[in-house]
Amino acid sequence: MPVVHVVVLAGGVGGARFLSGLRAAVGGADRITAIVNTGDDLTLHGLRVCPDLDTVMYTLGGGIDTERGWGRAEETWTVKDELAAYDAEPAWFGLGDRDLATHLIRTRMLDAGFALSAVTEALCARWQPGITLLPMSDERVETHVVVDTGEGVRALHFQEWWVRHRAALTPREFVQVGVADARPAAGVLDALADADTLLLAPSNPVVSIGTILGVPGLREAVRECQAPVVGLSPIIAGAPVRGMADKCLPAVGVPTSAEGVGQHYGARNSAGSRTGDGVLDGWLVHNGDRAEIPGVRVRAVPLLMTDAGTTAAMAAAALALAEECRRSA
Ligand code: FO1
Repeated sequence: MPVVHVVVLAGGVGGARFLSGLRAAVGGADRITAIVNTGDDLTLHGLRVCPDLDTVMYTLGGGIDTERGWGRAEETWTVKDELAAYDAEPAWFGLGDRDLATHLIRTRMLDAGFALSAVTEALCARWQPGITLLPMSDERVETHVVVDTGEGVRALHFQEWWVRHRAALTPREFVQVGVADARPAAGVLDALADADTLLLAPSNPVVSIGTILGVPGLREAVRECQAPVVGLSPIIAGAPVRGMADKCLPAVGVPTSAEGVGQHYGARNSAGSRTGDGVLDGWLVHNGDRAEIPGVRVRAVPLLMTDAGTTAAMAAAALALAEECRRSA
């Protein structure tokens, strides 16, 4: 089997779990490149925090707190408590003591003029995730959520909506601030052009996969790549396994179903695709779910990432569906 280069569009916790299963499912010589959402990023106490990049890096590097799914294992919160003692806002987003070192290094390197892709590579030199981690863009793109707080319509940073308000405020719209001036990060277009297989991880279709595909030039690069494109549904039996995809999908008019999300991503090659900018050749849904997407091969397999074995099995199923798509291309 020739060395295979699998490229994955991924968000945070779900994407990180999927990538660890994919790493187990591919051969030792095969390469994986993850193109990771940076719309969740924020600047806090003067530090640049990249939750999805860090979650993937810590998960694959063995430093993640598996219970929370984000942040470091064996974490302590002394600095957070000291900041609270000073009434330093915002207090609703916790930065652990170990995690802070990552943000200090990142901020120092960004301030010195390094691109986020170079910073990520430097941080990964320590963590050795076993895959290549690329931010979707080296420019700042921040997801803001337009909500009606009761005292009027406001835009909140995604993290304030998600962490402070637990997504309880109904989103009217998601806005990616800065996306118009953003470009795919260094290495992203090369990875897409070099990919043998392209996967859309079971991440949030709106604020993770949607944000990545919204970077100018990225959707087109996915549509033009030679590799088969296979997505995995983050919705099982009408609900997200974790996270808040069900809170996001209505804001973009998409039903919270495996079929709804698959149709939203759209067929890459199909006269039937309404918008003509679809990206999928194949779509994996969970056993028992179904999806009719003209021009897209749909297969039902277990999609619950309950442990390393089931996650590796679903990654292998995605690769197998990609082979089916490749043969029939
Ligand atoms: N999530 C929370 O619910 N509360 C937090 O205080 C929090 C802090 C935090 C710090 C660093 C980091 O990388 C992630 C953090 N998260 C926290 C999770 C974060 O909101 C999510 O990982 C993603 O942004 C959503 O996918």
